[in-house]
Amino acid sequence: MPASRALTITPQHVADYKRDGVVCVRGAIDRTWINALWAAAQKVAADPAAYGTISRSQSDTMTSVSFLWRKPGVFRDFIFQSPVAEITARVIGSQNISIYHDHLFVKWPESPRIMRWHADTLWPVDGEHVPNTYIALTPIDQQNGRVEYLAGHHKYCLDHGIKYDTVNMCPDFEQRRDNPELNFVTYDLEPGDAVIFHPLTPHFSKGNDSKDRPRAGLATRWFGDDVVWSPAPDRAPIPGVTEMPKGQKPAGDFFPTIWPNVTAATS
Ligand SMILES: O=C(O)CCC(=O)C(=O)O
Repeated sequence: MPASRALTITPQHVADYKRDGVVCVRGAIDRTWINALWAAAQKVAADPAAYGTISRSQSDTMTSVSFLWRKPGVFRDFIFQSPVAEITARVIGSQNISIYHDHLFVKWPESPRIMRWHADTLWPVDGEHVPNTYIALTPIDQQNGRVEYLAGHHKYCLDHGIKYDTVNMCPDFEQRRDNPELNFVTYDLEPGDAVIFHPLTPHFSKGNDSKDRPRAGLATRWFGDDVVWSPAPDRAPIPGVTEMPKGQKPAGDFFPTIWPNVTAATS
């Protein structure tokens, strides 16, 4: 399947990500991949435990399954063979990128499931190179529950030393919709569009109000150059990873480096 779309990334994408902590890359992923992923996602929805780890947010109207990349199949092939790793690395300005987590979110028609405002800061690491590259597997729009982001908030968090966790929780920005200083951004997405966002960028999605259109997104989560291990009681464990000294760079089978692909380059 197609391996290189990384030239899609322009200096403007890089600048937008730096300024806003979120950027949309149109047509990032080829339709051949998307068709395969969406077909595989429907199999996951029918039998989630066979393919990954069922998340706490799973419900009868929302499929919410993680760590699909760890098992052989389309999701793993996508991570290792598609341009998603290189695209992510180029946008965030990292020389290397490792996968650690993925998360399939399908809101089925008429799903009332809301993903409340949160940031992806619960992982046991320090560093800024912890992006989420969220890929649309179906058309996504206002009606079927597109994700919204608070642009620029990562800078506010960095300036004030804020890292949301289970004690210092991300505010419910639904209560602050009228605040003109907050820059809410969102994107209608076509299958294959990707939104890359910073771990300190709060995000939210409402339910799917469509009667007949599922809304599917695949979140892929990555560690880049500046990431070091930093366990704490309120941070989310990564299954299978037991001990690692604080300050160490995550490495090994649970954090394979996907880009640059040294194996391909030397073979
Ligand atoms: O797909 C959604 O509605 C939620 C996405 C999300 O929270 C995430 O990617 O972290």
